[in-house]
Amino acid sequence: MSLTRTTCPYCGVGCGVLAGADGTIKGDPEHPANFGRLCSKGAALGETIDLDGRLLHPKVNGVDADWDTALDLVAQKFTAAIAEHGPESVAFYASGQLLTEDYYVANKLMKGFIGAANIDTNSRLCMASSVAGHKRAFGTDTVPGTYADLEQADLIVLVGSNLAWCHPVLYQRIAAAKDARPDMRIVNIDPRRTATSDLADTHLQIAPDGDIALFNGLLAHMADGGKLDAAFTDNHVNGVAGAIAAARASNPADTGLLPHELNAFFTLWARTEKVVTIYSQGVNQSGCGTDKVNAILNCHLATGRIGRAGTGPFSVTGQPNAMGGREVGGLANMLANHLELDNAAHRQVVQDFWDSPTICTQPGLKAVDLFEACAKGQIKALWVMSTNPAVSLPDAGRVAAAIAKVPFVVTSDIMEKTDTNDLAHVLLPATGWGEKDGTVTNSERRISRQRAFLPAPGRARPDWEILSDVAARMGFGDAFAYQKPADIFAEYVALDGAAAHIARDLDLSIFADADYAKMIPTQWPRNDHRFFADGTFYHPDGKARMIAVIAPVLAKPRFTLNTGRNRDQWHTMMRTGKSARLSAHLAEPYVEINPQDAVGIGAAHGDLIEVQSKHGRALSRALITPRVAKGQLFAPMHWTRQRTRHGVINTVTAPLTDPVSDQPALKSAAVSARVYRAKWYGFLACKDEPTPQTPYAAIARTKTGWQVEMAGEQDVGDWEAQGRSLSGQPGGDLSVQTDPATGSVRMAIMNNGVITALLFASPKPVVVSRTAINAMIGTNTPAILALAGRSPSDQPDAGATVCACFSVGRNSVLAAVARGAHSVTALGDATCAGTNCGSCKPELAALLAQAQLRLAAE
Ligand SMILES: Nc1nc2c(c(=O)[nH]1)N[C@H]1C(S)=C(S)[C@@H](COP(=O)(O)OP(=O)(O)OC[C@H]3O[C@@H](n4cnc5c(=O)[nH]c(N)nc54)[C@H](O)[C@@H]3O)O[C@H]1N2
Ligand SMILES: Nc1nc2c(c(=O)[nH]1)N[C@H]1C(S)=C(S)[C@@H](COP(=O)(O)OP(=O)(O)OC[C@H]3O[C@@H](n4cnc5c(=O)[nH]c(N)nc54)[C@H](O)[C@@H]3O)O[C@H]1N2
Ligand code: SF4
Ligand SMILES: [Mo]
Repeated sequence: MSLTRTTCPYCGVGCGVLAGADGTIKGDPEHPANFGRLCSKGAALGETIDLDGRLLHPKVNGVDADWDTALDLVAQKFTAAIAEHGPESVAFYASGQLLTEDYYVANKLMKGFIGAANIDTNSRLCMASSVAGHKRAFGTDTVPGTYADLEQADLIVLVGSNLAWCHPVLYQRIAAAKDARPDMRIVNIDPRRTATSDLADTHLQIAPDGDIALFNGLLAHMADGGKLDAAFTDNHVNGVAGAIAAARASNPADTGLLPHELNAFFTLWARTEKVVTIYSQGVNQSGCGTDKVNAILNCHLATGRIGRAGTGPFSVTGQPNAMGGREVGGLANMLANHLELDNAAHRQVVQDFWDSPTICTQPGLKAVDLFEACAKGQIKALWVMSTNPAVSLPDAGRVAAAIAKVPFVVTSDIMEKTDTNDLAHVLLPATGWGEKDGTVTNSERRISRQRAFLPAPGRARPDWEILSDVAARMGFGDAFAYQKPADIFAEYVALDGAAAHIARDLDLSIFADADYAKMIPTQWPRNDHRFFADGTFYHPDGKARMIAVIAPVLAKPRFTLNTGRNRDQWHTMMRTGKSARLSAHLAEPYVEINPQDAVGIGAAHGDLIEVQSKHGRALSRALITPRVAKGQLFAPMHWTRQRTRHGVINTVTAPLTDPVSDQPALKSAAVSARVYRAKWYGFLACKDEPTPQTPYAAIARTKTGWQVEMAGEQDVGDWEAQGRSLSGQPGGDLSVQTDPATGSVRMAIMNNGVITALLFASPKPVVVSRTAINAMIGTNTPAILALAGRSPSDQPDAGATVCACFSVGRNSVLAAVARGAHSVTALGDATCAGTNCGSCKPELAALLAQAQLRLAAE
């Protein structure tokens, strides 16, 4: 089987993948991002490329339509809205998961031909604060770092980054470097203990948004101790005195850290020459995100720890093409190719090159404001591409209602049922990963090809082509006459050439003669180029700027809701949710709560917690853990209305934004929390996809079908009818066991001796092995054994999945420990766990430690 060289469609590490039409997936040993490694999500790509749930035909008002009908309608509605209400009355909301070619075309159509800048993207929720911070400091949005720097650093500081779960292959590269050089130090700064903290020498459990106080404290400490690099700042940096004065005015106690913790960190940073500070959403997604970025950059600039190998700030990008989106100018306040929207000369270059009738002159609406404008009726036509704002924006209930108010909504997606598609008039089927061609840029500015290795399914078409066809129907055919992605890439590179006289960091000349078909992963401006090596930056005077940043006064709500990601899911789960293997790690929405807070609100293990704010409420399972500090909650962002009832955590988060970048503060909502007083709890395993309407429900894929966690506030009178309706099995033989003493009900539905559904319900959270129950669906296990909740004796219950790659459960790990596996490596030898992607190694280490404690106590 011949394999195609392509790039992973998930995170910004941008790993090379060798993929085959039969579902074969391997890490590409030649790709400089991963050298053959993959994480659990990448390794499971083969399981998510089936056509199950795909959008395969255009749909107009819920009915299949042909492309001409759908595209004519889109063009006509956008044209009419522009004619009647002006170009500002239409908007695109795009995504860092579009390919560069798609993104370039969307941006060109909106900014150069429609003539407004109402195109913003989910990168606003992701990278906007980093972009703004870079621009303030460097005069340009440059990420100077490379992955090799991480391996060369003597100190890596991870701020607001759960690298172990979110950039697993980078985490593994760092872990390997630390193995080779045990003197390397790693400090993790996060209000929550995460899998990443487990690798770190020190975890600083900072107060939410305490980061400015911390980095200001560091700067003041170094200024006081004579640790700054005056030779560097004198020649290359402005604003030094102001930034130091502001830093001295900060109170390090606002970090919530103890004096000895602060001192140890300050001393370590100050004495280590080669420091890399990696930061991500704990920094960006904040009401003071841009200031946080500059507080970090200040420390690097003040010490000259930038522009040299093994040093520098490193904002890691989240999505596969978050960086490419920034390059093509996908945000509402950027133009194209790192040119400035508010600079008339830049606009002229772009307009001349595009030969366009108009060009936007003012920034457009940014994500949160864009949907607010929808709510106010100002947007008459909206096109959402490759993103799911009804789930991923803060105050998602209001956003969904706002989208529903827009007179004409188009979505382009690969999946049919999404929370946003449910609100659209026209659905356009896009080709997905494996079916389309183009380029993506990863966190270290490396442009790699995504290549098709599968045919386009149904009527699906690539995003760039859909956009170009609409542009043509709006009368702009000449400027959008692309035949293939290579044409667009060539134009994008040529625009860079046309703007070569404008000093910028972006320089694509290395791609000028590239053979698109054979293109190998290449960094711009050149492989191994070191930005700022000669101390030249991009402000007009060639200097960098330190920014005086002031630590915010922090409110102390009863609970601060922090949100983020799980190891094995990707955002709104449209693809990862298809994999039973990936869903087995954590199969329902949960909220981490500190044990003392759990006692405070009376929550016990297995209870459901209702998190509430003035915006809305969400239900999820209590995960009682000291990993979160008192007064804080943490919930993953992944669950949608398609998979849960009341499990969308963004219905609770607030649409508060950073004043400089307009990025929403998704990590610090003020909320209250209480135990959800359910009358009953249930667990259902079944063959066919269920659509539960119970007050709480969370469905997930299993190897044998589906599972549902449920709860309700009303007594269920007729459990038999309820069980049949929940599992969609009106026929079949029913076996029911009730226990009047506990009020619990157990039920099996069998068809011709084969189990098709198993339901367990009880007034208390249901305690049965989910893995064992799921495994019995589709088997002819006798009902009596199935209802006992035990797996047949020849199949020991593996327990909740720890290693997603090899489906190794917790019980299997513990059994291996009991049999004498006393290291993560030995566990790997015994069970294979952790030997593929390694993402579960922190969990294996934690399980090992627990089990050893228990064995020692026995
Ligand atoms: N498995 C998986 N990987 C992914 C994704 C995914 O959905 N799933 N998504 C990708 C995308 S688009 C992105 S943007 C990245 C995100 O990657 P990360 O930014 O690493 O992930 P998050 O979990 O959003 O947040 C990181 C950490 O910030 C911490 N934090 C919260 N508040 C603060 C604070 O005030 N200060 C500090 N210092 N830390 C704080 C949180 O506790 C959390 O552990 O992941 C990418 N990779
Ligand atoms: N509370 C909270 N909310 C958050 C965050 C957080 O940390 N906390 N993080 C924020 C961040 S950083 C991000 S990046 C966003 C992500 O949030 P979203 O972008 O809304 O999430 P996705 O699930 O990645 O949505 C991608 C959509 O594109 C579709 N798709 C996949 N491939 C293609 C394709 O090739 N073409 C087209 N047209 N469609 C495709 C998928 O089916 C899916 O519907 O969430 C943000 N929201
Ligand atoms: S680390 Fe994992 S998700 Fe990220 S690009 Fe690599 S394989 Fe894909
Ligand atoms: Mo992101």
